[in-house]
Amino acid sequence: MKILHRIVPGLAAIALLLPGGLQARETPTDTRLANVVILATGGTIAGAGASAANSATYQAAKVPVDKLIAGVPELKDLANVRGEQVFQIASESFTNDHLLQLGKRVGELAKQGDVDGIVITHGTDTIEETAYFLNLVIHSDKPIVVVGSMRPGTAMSADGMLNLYNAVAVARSPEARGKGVLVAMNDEIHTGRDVSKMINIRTEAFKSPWGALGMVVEGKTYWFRQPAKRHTTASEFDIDRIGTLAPVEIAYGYGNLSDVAYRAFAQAGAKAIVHAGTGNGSVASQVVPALQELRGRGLHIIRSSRVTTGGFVIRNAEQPDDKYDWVVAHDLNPQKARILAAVALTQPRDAKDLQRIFWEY
Ligand code: DAS
Repeated sequence: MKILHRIVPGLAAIALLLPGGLQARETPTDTRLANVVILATGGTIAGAGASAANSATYQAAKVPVDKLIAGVPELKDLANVRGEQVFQIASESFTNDHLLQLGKRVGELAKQGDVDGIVITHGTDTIEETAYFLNLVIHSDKPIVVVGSMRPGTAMSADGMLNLYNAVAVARSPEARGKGVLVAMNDEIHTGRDVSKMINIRTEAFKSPWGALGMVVEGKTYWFRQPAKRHTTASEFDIDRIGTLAPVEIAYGYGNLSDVAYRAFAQAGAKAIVHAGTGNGSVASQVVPALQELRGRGLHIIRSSRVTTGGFVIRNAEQPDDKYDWVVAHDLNPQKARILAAVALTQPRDAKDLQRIFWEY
């Protein structure tokens, strides 16, 4: 047995000396490198801290896109990459106007014959909202991949370089076509519809309640499932036909709840209020009359759940939605429900049609 321990390493060492070494030989499927555009918006992936020990204390949105690309020279082995600086902001500061401006640029690039895939570098706080928004309104089957990082590039074990490398690997991958807008974080590939930030202090921050679509390892993508809901080319919504998003707000449900926030949002002109309810989107009894009154004035009430790891609100379970003419957000968390309602209500709709949209998207 002892001799074997000596022979095997020796054989392995010889194998490494052979041309191509132990590398698995891959017959190139397509010699032309894909053309991938990186749209930079800011966030931690463009962040900088005072020292390598600062993994959580740093300034987001500092490093320009060309430096991000220069920081990962291996990108040129994956694709022909060029960058555009769309914004340089922390993503918690995104407004509806930022979403529309980014969406229009993505839509323009996706139409270009010399663009094969698009990567968007983005703060992690609202990556899930931007990715879902683009999933709803961009009419293209080209890979569009949103990526961020949990640590700035100046920190020990920074995750941004590999996340960016992975995102370009997905964006250049023919298998990523037709899967809608994707989020590549921590070696996983998620659909922009399902993914959300579940933990705010770990590199393994992003989860999809029903599972990731795939993995990306050493520049190769591995797929295990397909998105089930309508997106991109199958969507009835189109960035080219959206001028402004509808004002939709979120009110959080909790013990001792009052109707003050709901009335204030209505007063400010909200077209819909997403109720981030406890459990199954439950509504405190003392708040129901106000919501019925607001519905009567034409404002939509959408019941979502504040349960972070995967809410699932069932119609007429906790509340008589049919009777109140309310909508349930299905499995969309409150922030995603806001995005869908803000897009859907760019034109007037009754609750029945709005509910259809929440089932389908
Ligand atoms: N402030 C956060 C943001 O820009 C930083 C980050 O995690 O990217 O979303």
